[in-house]
Amino acid sequence: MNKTALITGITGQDGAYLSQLLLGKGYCVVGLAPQRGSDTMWRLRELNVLDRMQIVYGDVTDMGSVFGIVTRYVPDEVYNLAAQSFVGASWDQPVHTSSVNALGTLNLLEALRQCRPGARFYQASTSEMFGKVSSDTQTEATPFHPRSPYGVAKLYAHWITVNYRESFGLHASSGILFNHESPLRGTEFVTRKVTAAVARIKAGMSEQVSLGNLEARRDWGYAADYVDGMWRMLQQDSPDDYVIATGVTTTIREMCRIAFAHAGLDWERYVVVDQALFRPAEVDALRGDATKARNVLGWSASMNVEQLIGMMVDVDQRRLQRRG
Ligand code: NDP
Ligand code: GDR
Repeated sequence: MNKTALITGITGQDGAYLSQLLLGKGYCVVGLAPQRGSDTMWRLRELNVLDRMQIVYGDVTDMGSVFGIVTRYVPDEVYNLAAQSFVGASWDQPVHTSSVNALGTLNLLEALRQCRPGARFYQASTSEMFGKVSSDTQTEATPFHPRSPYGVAKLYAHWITVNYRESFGLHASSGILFNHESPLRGTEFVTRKVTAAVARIKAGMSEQVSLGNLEARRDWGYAADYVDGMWRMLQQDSPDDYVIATGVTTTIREMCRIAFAHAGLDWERYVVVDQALFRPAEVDALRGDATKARNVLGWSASMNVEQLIGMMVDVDQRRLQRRG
């Protein structure tokens, strides 16, 4: 019998890559997706997976949706990727962000506890939980100090996942994933904002791009590698928490240089700093140590930041050319 995987947040970047991975392994994939006014299925279409899965409309904040999908599909594995995931927006919508990211996770855990305690559960935790970091490199043992309503809500979700594992014996794991990007990344995030701008500027359709803090550092990897880490966590006999990261940290400034240089352009001629894009509190620097994931899961990153950003610029340029 094929296993059934339930993915919340299936229409997002990671949902698309994870669906592709699981379908390739023979899983039946069921996705929970909110009904929106605009088309949110473009990533699933781009990877040619939409017609091979079951989409159920619903919302993780709606207990009826969550209990309904769990009891109807009886999943073997549940990947909770649903979130208001844009850190910058979490100061404008703190209650909504907390409701989706924190209580949405609790709804799922409760549904599993009551209706499907044998299922394996993955929680999409984040390096944003480390926030104001106390060490140069972060591991599973590094203390948390979140810096945004997003990070605080994700920390609740992380601890409630650990708590349901310890209280009720659920096979619940939490992946502490550092930033991961791809051509399917939303344009609100800084890498794709920049690579899409490079393509437009190169084509003569735009003259500049406005950014905020160029000094922040992030540990950027390729999203398709990171969803493989999620799957590997749920194949372990025992649930646990794992950092997934490349171990290399890069400033926004350097990422801009890489992106523009890939198209033969000098970034300093096109990037404008706009104070309005700075955040009320910043996460200055992140660098993950994925030694545990490497040793236990056999996981490693396949791409460095130059390859990743270069690939994203190439795809954004091809997309513009196709549109004519
Ligand atoms: P995206 O923002 O691309 O995807 C988020 C998904 O959640 C979308 O499909 C969105 O649907 C859905 N969603 C939002 N609100 C709800 C809701 N109330 N009920 C059900 N679904 C909802 O994020 P990513 O794919 O990049 O990330 C996946 C997860 O991993 C997120 O939880 C994110 O916080 C976390 N994460 C991401 C990292 C990264 O670098 N990408 C790093 C660490 C953690 P819609 O588009 O319709 O709103
Ligand atoms: P992040 O990603 O907040 O790390 O969260 P984002 O790409 O939004 O910001 C990274 C850094 O770039 C700085 N920055 C800008 N950011 C954006 N979005 N737009 C700009 O114009 C800009 N200028 C500078 C930011 O200040 C920040 O320092 C992502 C999300 O995917 C989360 O859901 C996930 O949990 C974390 O990664 C790990």
